[in-house]
Amino acid sequence: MSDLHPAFDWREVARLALASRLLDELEENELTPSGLVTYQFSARGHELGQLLISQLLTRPYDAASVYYRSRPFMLGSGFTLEEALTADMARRGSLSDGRDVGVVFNLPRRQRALVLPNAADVGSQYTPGAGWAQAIRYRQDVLGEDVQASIAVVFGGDGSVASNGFWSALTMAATLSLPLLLVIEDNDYAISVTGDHQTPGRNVAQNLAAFHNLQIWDGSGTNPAETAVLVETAVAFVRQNRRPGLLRLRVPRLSGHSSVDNQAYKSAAEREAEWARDPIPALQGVSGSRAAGRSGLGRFAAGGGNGRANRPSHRRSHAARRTIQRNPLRVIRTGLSTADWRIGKRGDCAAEGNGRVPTA
Ligand SMILES: Cc1ncc(C[n+]2csc(CCOP(=O)(O)OP(=O)(O)O)c2C)c(N)n1
Ligand SMILES: [Mg+2]
Repeated sequence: MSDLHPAFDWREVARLALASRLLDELEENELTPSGLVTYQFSARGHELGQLLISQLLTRPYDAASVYYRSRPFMLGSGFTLEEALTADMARRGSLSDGRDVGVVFNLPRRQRALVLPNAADVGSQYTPGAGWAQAIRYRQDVLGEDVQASIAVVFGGDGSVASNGFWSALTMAATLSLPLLLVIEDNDYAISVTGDHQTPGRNVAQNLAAFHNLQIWDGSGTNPAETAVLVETAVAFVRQNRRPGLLRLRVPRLSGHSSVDNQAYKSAAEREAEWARDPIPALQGVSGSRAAGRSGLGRFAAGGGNGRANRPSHRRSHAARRTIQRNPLRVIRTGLSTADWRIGKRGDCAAEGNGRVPTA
């Protein structure tokens, strides 16, 4: 791949996509079946666009409002692997100190976007994001401050566009001309309900084409070259023009909606087609590219690793499982340092029959 977009640090994108996938893998195969994580949400398939956007949110008032499938974006915004695991395992030291589901996020600013506290109700993330964008406009227009072209970004799924929060935020943003980017990660499912039931014609970007004062982009969320251009164009447009936009990224949801969903409602052919759009192999290609090689990512392409951490739980020894349960962070770090890309094999998820039944 020679067409890597220069606006992004691709080495970091590849590394954090792999980290996110290893986290999902570990939770699905080990921590949830053993009861150490009670409610797991996988971001498998959604990683690429989120990570790219996270890298562009570097202005002083840039902020994001996220949802439960936003962990790759969180990792790109400075959320650590330790925090991800302590949050998921309901331990002290996580941002909610163990009081919330691990993927209900917030994050004080760490060089990149500040992440507003989110909640678990679908659609509730939109109006806080619009409110932040309105506050930026107030500082800019009323207080006369230099806001350095800061913006707000809200992430949501295709099902969430049927919520009142989405339409309220859209109306605020377009009538008040707010620097707000709405990013819709369209995986064509809201739990088991297909997109045609959430959105007439299945495509909210198409339906909003006539919406006044809203710029729209629509395309792949899994093809590194295409997604990078979409993301860079959308963020730059909202920054420069100080008005709203909507970016629809098409992604596959490769795991069940949550750890108790075995996706029995998807046909084998459909799941096969979804796996064909997995962004992880594409990022492995990035890691082997000339540009990435220059930045030292060449070793990521080498594969390697003993693959032990990624074996389905029932094939591991009791001792190996104990080790993983005692120190899951080490398993992720080992996967990262050996650049073990042999992950994400279908059928590995506990709820999808890897041999172990979730205990919670
Ligand atoms: C207000 C509200 N209604 C219903 C739910 C149950 N629920 C949780 S996630 C979800 C589907 C959301 O789908 P989508 O927005 O497409 O996001 P995805 O999970 O596909 O990324 C639903 C209906 C909820 N959490 N909150
Ligand atoms: Mg969806």
